[in-house]
Amino acid sequence: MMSKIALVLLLAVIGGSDARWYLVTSHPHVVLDVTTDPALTCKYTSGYYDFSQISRIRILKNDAGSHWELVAEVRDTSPDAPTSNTGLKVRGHVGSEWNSFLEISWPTAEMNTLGRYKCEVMGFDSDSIAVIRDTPIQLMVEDTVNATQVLHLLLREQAELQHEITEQRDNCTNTVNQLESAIDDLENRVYRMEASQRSRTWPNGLYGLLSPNTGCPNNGIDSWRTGQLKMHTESSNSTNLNSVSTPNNFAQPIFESSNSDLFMNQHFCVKENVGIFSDWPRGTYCINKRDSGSCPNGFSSGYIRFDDEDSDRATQTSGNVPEIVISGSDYQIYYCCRSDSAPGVAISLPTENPFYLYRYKGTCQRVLGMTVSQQYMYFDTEDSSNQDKYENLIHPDGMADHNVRIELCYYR
Ligand SMILES: [Ca+2]
Ligand SMILES: [Ca+2]
Ligand SMILES: [Ca+2]
Repeated sequence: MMSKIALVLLLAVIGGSDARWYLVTSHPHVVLDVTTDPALTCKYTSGYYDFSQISRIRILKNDAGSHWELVAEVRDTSPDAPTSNTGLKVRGHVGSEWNSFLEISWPTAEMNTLGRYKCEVMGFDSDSIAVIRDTPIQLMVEDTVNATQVLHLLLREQAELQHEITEQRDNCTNTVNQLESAIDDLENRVYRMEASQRSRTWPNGLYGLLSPNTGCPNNGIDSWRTGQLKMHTESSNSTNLNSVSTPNNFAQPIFESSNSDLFMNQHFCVKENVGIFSDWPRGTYCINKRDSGSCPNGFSSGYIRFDDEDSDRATQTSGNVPEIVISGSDYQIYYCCRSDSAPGVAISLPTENPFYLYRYKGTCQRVLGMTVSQQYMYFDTEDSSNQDKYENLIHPDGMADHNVRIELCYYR
């Protein structure tokens, strides 16, 4: 009884279902340009077998009217080589009913994807009678609701990107601000360091200074070479009047003798580096002129002629000395002098070490931060037919007439 009812139900299921082949879609609704790999597969589903042999499976499309257009097919002549008229991706197989199928797919849903599709299966039944089965129509429909959601997603993504761009721009602005601040700090440090170095550095140019007994100014920035002029003074007369002020700070030794020759020394510092900061300041003072060169900016040059001892020419220079020229039986020492600001108006020069300037036009130049004292050197030059002289007014204060006196300003 029970098995009889079951058989009736089974027959009812088979009899009530003509369609055993279906065209199945992977996506009931597609979103154009968004849904990927939408596919339609024509295949046997379940139930009673119609075909003992399948010869062809075709997928057809109906855009409008009653005309069905061939989209793809697979035949038993090439059971594993399905073809597509429209260049779609196609897979398929023709064999027994349960493993035969035909499938078309698109990389992304496009306008061409949309439409009405059906599948047509052709073959023979067990009595070798030709059978054709059409599947129900399958629609590929655009999903407008999902399109709106996707649009929202895209808009949200756009907003997030815009936010990120703004953040990055802010970060960039912060970085630029930080760099600008760092540059400002650096500029301030350079400015302070430059100001510090400027105040410690000797003025630009090449020149000489008379050396004090503490040596050449040692600031760690400028470089100096040293030398001396050992002048042979009056040695043939019974008296020699060589002298220097007391106290003084001249580099030693000042006086020397050799047999009956009497000498008086001038020790010099000769600057080796041109410098990069300031020119000599306006004022009223002299310095020594460099050898075979010109005076620094703002100075004029002149010389003092010393008539050294004629009887035994023993004057000599050693090391690096300023411009000292032999002229006949005399020596000319060259100077650079200026008088373009009153000597009482203090000038700025490095104050780390003592130094000498030559007095010019009667008063020692004032220097900021330094105490100044006047000192002199007195050379007893040749007594006989003396040729001491100045070329013009451009020379340190003193005298040049049978003996030479040079007025100096010592700063400490
Ligand atoms: Ca002489
Ligand atoms: Ca003499
Ligand atoms: Ca003399």
